[in-house]
Amino acid sequence: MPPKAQPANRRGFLKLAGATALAKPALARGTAWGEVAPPASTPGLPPLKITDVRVIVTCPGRNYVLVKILTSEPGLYGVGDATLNGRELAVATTLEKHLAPLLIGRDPEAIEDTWQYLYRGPYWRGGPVQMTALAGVDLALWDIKGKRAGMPVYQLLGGRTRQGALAYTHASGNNLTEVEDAVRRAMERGFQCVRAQVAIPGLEGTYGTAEKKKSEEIAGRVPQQADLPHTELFEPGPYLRIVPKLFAHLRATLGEEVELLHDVHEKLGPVEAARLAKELEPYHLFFLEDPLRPEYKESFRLIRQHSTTPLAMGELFNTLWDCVDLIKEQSIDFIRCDLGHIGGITNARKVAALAEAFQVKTAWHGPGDIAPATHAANVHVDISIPNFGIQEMVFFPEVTQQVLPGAPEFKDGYMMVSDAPGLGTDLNEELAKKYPYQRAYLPTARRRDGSVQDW
Ligand code: EZ4
Ligand code: CO
Repeated sequence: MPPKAQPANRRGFLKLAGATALAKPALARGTAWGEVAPPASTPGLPPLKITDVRVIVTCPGRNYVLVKILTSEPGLYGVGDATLNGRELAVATTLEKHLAPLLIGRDPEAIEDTWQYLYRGPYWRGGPVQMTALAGVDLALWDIKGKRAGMPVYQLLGGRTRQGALAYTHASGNNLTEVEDAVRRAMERGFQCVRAQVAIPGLEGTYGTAEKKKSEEIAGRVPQQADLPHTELFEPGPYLRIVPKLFAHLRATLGEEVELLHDVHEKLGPVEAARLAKELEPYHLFFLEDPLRPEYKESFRLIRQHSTTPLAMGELFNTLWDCVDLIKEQSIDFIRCDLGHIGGITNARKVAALAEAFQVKTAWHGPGDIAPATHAANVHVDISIPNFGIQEMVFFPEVTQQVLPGAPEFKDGYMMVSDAPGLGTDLNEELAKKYPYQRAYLPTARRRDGSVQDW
């Protein structure tokens, strides 16, 4: 029998509060909130809820995974990119089966809280699959926040620190003059900074040079082989002999003005990387990229002891904590995480702030196998932080631009984002259906003796 109406006393109130708290998966004691209360987060606007999370896998030229988050405000949605080349379906499943149920009903404005909840909540934290899924959600939420505020994301991050993001493109070839020609074409197109890769004599398909197409057609467009991975050959000896010759040739023919970069793609051991950095010193690289495998951060000290070639690292990192040691020891000059693989803008802005404190600049990964939303996120961060270094970029093919419009634009050597509210990118869901997922893998690599080598 219900108790007779009693004068509202403190005991009665506490009981009631306790009962309400128990109804939620909430705290055992202390405050009764349990989680961030859905606030009227923007004064004058009604509270907002996530109503649907759609995961779209599409292949307009190559595979991409998109996350579309819909809200209780009619027409207000955000689009994020959750593409992990070669493991797309693992990320899509994580999003669909594990994250979407946690997101429905949440306040999309509470980005940091949602990030913490999805990162620390599952107990099993980190790794490329989960951090790519998290990036997809994070980008969609920043997109929503910007649209709701009527501001481009760079405004939410503190406003402009620069007009555009200094960009670099890729040039490659099967021999020194082919690479030289490719660099010249990039310079004619307006690039002041160019990454140069050359095939290793006697070995099939060196990283960055593998396709029999013009360099600019594959610039930033990572090869994706249908069905099963194709195997490339690598040997450190011939590689270490050809690369200094390439840069000697480029400086001799192109002069000192153009900024040159080179990607080792985590292929070398410590003393090999130190030798390469030392031998490249006379050619004044803008940076030497990813010289070592991500597991061996302490080996950067050896490279540092032997050369003043600027070093960049990070596209295989998955969290802020992967970056801490290299940054605090000042073992690198550029941190080049992939926003799409470290949980999006929320984590990247912390990486950038940490780097700022140690005189390290940013050089976010910008290849063709992350969608325009991540490229836009890169540039929103680039133009709103003080310690931006350089931005890797790619020209998306027409078909990709139709399905995923709004990629940042290249202008006179710089990347520009639009002033549209949010990230400025979108997804054409109807058109995406015309390009269903196709199984594809990144290439793998082996040594001449048949043993496994990092690609
Ligand atoms: O090989 O994104 O600097 N860019 C790169 C890329 C990576 C691909 C891997 O999926 O190293 O081309
Ligand atoms: Co790279």
